[in-house]
Amino acid sequence: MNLTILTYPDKRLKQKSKNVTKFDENIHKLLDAMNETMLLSNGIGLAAIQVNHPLNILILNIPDSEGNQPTENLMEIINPILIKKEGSTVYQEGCLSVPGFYEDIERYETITINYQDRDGNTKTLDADGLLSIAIQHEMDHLTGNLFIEKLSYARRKKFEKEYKKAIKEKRL
Ligand code: QAP
Ligand code: CO
Repeated sequence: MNLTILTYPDKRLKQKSKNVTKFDENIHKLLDAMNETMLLSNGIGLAAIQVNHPLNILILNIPDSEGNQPTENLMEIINPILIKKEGSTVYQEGCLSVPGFYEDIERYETITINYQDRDGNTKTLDADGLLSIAIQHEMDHLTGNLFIEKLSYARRKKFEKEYKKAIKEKRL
């Protein structure tokens, strides 16, 4: 099922997500629908809150060297906890909830998280590169934060102006 993606400035994106406690069919259906929605929208990552489910769930599928996103590369991360962070890196990020806007954002270079898979099994993951950046971006959604909140005051103002103009011209 292709779900509707909430877009900025929808206040529902500011909700704090809650942990998943039951790893049942409902969660599996939500994960499958999130994957379909992400692929149809040309995304590489999606948090459940972006489809109006305030749960600590994120999915990622970093395209391979040919730009493909096979299901075997899909990562489903539930109830993630950041346990280690090192270094810093800058990448031009975008977000399905802020369509058409991209900005350089600073993140930790490498991270380690604990999380649960769709069956509730606990896992540890070391991430670097784009995967590390994407996990940090998606984890920010779980606390109600968007990447635009990391912009300097000047860049944020420029963003608000451009984004409002785009909405008005119905370019979004
Ligand atoms: C988050 O972002 C991310 O504006 C995932 O018109 C971004 O999938 C993690 C998208 C960068 C790491 C690095 C954005 C699609 C997709 C748009 C996305 C758009 C169409 C964004
Ligand atoms: Co996002």
